[in-house]
Amino acid sequence: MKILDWNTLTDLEQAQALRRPALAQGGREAQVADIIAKVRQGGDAALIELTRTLDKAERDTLQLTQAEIDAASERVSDELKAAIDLAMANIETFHRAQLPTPIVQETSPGVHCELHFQPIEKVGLYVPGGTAPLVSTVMMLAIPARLAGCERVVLCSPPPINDAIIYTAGRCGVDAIYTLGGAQAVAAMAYGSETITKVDKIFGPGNTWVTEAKRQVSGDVDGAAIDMPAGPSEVLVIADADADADFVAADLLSQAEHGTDSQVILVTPCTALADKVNVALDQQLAQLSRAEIARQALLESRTFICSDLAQAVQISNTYAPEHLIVQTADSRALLPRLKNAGSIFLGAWTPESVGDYASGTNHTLPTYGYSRTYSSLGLADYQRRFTVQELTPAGLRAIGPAVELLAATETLDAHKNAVSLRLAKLEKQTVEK
Ligand code: HSO
Ligand code: ZN
Repeated sequence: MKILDWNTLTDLEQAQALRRPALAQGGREAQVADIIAKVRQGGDAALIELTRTLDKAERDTLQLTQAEIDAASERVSDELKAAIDLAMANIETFHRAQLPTPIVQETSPGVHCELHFQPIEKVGLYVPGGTAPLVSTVMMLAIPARLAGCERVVLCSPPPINDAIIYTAGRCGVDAIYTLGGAQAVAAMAYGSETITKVDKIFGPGNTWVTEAKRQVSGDVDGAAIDMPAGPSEVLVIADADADADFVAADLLSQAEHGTDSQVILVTPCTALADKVNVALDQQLAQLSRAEIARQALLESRTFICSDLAQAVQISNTYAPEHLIVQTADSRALLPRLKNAGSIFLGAWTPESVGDYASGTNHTLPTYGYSRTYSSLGLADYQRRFTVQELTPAGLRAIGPAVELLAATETLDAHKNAVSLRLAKLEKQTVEK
């Protein structure tokens, strides 16, 4: 990885060094809009045709049958099933702990305000196909949906769907699995068809087609909401002289192997560590099945030498990484100053891989600097919150005059009147008694 001395860079060079490569969406807008229009007009027939032409898959049905799910599940080894069970249990425990408690609060005497939570009724999960079958993504998307109480949970993945994905979807209580990928899958879930359930919100990662389709359907009131905007996956590692260079290199590579557009950044005050990490990267790369992908990603990645850990924290806060790994003598000491990261991994024994699969945290995280304002996926994303209020006569007497005056100030007479009428009635009742 290219090593840059942070303090010799000008402000502009620093900003440029932290800038993500532009998202390569080029020209997709019109093509995606066209696919969405086809799906809306043609329903199942259009979906089957698009799957034939774009995914080169011949199927005359879109939904997997129970027999297909059972057959796929039988082909999954017991060993893998046990690993899935372990991961599921931890993800369930951590997400169950996120179930919110309703708030009932009396703000003034006789004025009762409440905050309640309801599941989003129907949700659609997207699990990409491609070279890495993301079994873990099924768990990360489906488990919180079930815990939140969503009534219908459907899943799309492009054909041929990996057996372990099918098994895990069944295990996590997904109601229907559709063999659909790309923009057509997003369109199908956003608008529905004869076979596909129209959902209220779509979750999950995808390539530029999927991302663009999610953007388009979320901008349409008749479409569907989406989890978060997406960009390529990324990690930033803060390490000091105390860090194990092999561990740091392994963590950088675990992110780099995701895709050629993944970004990995090392920030360290220790030049010797930076050099050791580069040696370890070369050694480990040689062993990887996805070495070519990782090597490409490393071309756009860099190491920054900074003056101290305080400056490392500053750089990380500016970059706002999806994953932030801290391998320093006292990693927890940095936590109070760390802002803007999707998920933070503390200490030498916490590789990003554990959060990707089985510690219990969600691996669906804001990328591309969105961690400044977006959060890691959690139970709350599958629920909506709403308020309830109820006033007693004494409550209305207590706050009514203030409401009348505020309404009059805004020259909104009808608002004022809705209170005045009632206060007058209460007055009359008291006089009559
Ligand atoms: N690191 C990826 C998630 C993942 N890793 C799935 C392995 N499988 C994005 O957070
Ligand atoms: Zn990963």
